[in-house]
Amino acid sequence: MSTAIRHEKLKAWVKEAAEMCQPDEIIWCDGSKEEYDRLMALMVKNGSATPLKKRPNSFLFRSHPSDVARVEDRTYISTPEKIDAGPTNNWIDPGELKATMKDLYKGCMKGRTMYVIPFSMGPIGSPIAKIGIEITDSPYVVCNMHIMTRVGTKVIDALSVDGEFIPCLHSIGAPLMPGQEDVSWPCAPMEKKYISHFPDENLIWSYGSGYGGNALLGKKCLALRIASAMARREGWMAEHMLILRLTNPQGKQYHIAAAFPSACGKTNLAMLQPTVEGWKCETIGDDIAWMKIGPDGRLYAINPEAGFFGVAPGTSYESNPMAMNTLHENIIFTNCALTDEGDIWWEGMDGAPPAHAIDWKGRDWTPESTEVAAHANARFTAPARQCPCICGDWEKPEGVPIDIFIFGGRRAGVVPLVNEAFNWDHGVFLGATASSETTAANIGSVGNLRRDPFAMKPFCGYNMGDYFQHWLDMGDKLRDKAPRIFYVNWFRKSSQGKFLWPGFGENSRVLKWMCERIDGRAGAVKTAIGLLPDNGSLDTKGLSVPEANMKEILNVDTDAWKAEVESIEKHFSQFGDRLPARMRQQLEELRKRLG
Ligand code: O2Y
Ligand code: MN
Repeated sequence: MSTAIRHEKLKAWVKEAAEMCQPDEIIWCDGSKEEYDRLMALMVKNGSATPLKKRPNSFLFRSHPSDVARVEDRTYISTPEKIDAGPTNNWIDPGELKATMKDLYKGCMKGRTMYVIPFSMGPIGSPIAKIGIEITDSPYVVCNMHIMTRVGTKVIDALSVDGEFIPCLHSIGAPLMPGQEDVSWPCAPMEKKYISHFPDENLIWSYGSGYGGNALLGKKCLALRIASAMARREGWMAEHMLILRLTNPQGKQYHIAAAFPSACGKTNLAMLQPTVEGWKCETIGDDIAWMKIGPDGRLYAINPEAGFFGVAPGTSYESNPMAMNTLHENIIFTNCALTDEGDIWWEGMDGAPPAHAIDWKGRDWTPESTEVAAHANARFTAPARQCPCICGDWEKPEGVPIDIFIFGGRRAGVVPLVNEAFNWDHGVFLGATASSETTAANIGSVGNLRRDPFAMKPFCGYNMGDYFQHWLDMGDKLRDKAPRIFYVNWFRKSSQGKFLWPGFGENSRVLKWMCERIDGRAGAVKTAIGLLPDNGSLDTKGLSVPEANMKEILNVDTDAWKAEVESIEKHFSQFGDRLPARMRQQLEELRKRLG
């Protein structure tokens, strides 16, 4: 890095980390293409990266089989008081956790290089952006951070001599002793992995994993867990939400932010190709939204990231053509299969499977193999600017004004296709009670109901009850400028177990109804659970869903909802006196409406 570091606090923190971790050398990253190419060449040479003949400047990595996903069990919110982490987070006392981790960090980078990565979450200079500095001993992390964030000298310049930054310390936890041969994916065993957050100090310490959200610390650790705590203190919002722009045939724009738990098709919705004539959708972000109230009193959102860390299996030209067309070049693939032609492959890709491939564990694979070729959590890391439907304003420093919030989940029954909240408090109640059935690709055994409030259960950096209150407080500030709130369920099934709704591009019909609701042009019928499309207001022209299925998908079964009330009561009870009275009141009102 050519810029001299004049930030004393930053220099002192890096010096302290280096004394503890004892790397062989320290490199300050400049974010340049030369740096990316040099590190990739190094990883190709040492055998951890495979260049892909079919995709320019693209590489395949295979992780250690024990290091394949975010580890919620090893993720901690370390506040001085346990109650402030709340019932949905793992907690260890900060003094105890730091002592344990300092022992692990001692000498953990021996034989390795320490990289110092200055990065910005959000366009550099945006009033909503924040700066982080990640220290890591993984060149794979550096290259991923190049794609997922804005890295480099400009960030150091923006920091100047005393700017605020979030220190993010990461080590794979695998020192190399003299003469010891390296492995292609070094990491520590599960019981030594720690993904720790100290929200009161804006501090992140991660040890032992090189994978995704555990190691690319700008994403879930900074942009959600630490940022959510900062947002509460500072009066803004850090949410697990995609952001998209819809434009109607008359050219009117609507901005939507939507929260779904993992494995509910968030990236697909972010890159939606509408089937309704004349409507256009553009992507602003696929995972995280940071939102602040602007000078006009409306809520403005930016995507703090610069890339997509998308799930590969299931992504196809049928499910998400825009994602597929993002992946032609400059991509990092992790835990995908490698074909004999030098391309990647995963389950659910269009066309026939290859006759032979190398699976994510590096073994021969054929369609007769009993195991999958790509890991269920195999990923692509792709620059957002390469997405064919990226919005021209996706890097607008002031963000885009949000008109609509959507919450949702995957439910085979009970929850209708779409439902509008009566008002802000009811919308917060819908977010606070959001639920999803688990699939093979996510947490828990298949089909279990998991309450995942605002899709933030794994990502809220403080007590979730206080988080509900923060949403209520934001509504009080936004008043009549608040976005309208909706709840969707694309996944309702018939009694024969078949999906009732086609999903994908057809979801644009539901989004169109929302836009027409806010314009006062679409009708709704009041039910016990919220406002549902009235007869004919949902555009089904050209849609081949039988009338009976439409009826079923919009049905509100009072008895099933009474059982839901009991389940919500149990869910709420975990928050004790941190549950806002206004949430309890919403539950009582729902109970009354159900009769
Ligand atoms: O397993 C990981 O480390 C990635 S998890 C992830 C990645 C991108 C977007 N969202 C998620 C998530 O779990 O919500
Ligand atoms: Mn996510």
